[in-house]
Amino acid sequence: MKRRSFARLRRIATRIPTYFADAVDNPEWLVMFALGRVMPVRRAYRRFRAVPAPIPTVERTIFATRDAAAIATTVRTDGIRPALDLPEAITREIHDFALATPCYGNMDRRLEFLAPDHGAAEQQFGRPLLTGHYFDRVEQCPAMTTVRQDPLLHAVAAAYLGPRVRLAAARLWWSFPTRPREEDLHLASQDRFHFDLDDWQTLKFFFYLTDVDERAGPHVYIRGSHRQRLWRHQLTLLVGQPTDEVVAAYGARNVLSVMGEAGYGFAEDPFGFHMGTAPRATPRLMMEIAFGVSAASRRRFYGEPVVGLK
Ligand SMILES: O=C(O)CCC(=O)C(=O)O
Repeated sequence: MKRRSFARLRRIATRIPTYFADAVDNPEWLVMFALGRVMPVRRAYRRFRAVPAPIPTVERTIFATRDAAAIATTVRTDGIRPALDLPEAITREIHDFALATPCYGNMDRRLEFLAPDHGAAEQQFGRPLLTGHYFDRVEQCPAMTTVRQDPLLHAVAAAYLGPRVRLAAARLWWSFPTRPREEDLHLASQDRFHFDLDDWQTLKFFFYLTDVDERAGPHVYIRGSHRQRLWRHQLTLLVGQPTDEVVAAYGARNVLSVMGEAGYGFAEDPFGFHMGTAPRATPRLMMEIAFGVSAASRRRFYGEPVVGLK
């Protein structure tokens, strides 16, 4: 019990520099961070801010469907809408970009390496490298720009979040099989169920750029947990909760482990419990395009935390 509490404190400590920077960047964020975890407050905020608006029609898109309203309805019910796949050419282009562009290990700009050199980079830096993020380097990838500008994604986001919708994040990162340290797992939101508290309302689109099976660190989501939440998971300082507790509370039948081939995508309300899992055998390349209703700082847009000295 004592060990669990100590681990929790250590996990919170990893995030404190980022929380502090977020509060300085945008003091309103602090209000959302304190109250946005309580569902009645969240609902009241949504009702207060709601302005009915038509869902934009989708004329052209790279996706196989144009039915934004149907996708938003499924997310509203389940919290997740699987099978929103990228065209092969776009998948290949982003994957090739990621192989040829240096990424930052464990979200730390001091640990720069090329993904194919992961093993050598671990030797060079003398530490496990669980992730490799691209941060603002995603701006150099035209295929990623195509995805984030796609009218279908914007229409789904508008249908789900309302007219104040805005693009909130564009991220690309690897997860590598390694022997991760606890603090790196925490920073990467892996192997621990959590809910995101980035904004009053958020919608994320995730895309795999490599094949993902159970050994490649699949994303896991608890269906329905975005709209029904135990009080003890609302009146808590901690967004992360132990796996056994989350599964017992929301039911094993609602645990969805998302697997698919390169190009496979899904839309998700990240207020529901979810996590990435640490890959056991194969690296995973993942892209995230997120929408919210508040302004995001440049650092947040690219998913860059403030890392302490290591
Ligand atoms: O790596 C993943 O699959 C999930 C990442 C995540 O949990 C997050 O961005 O909040």
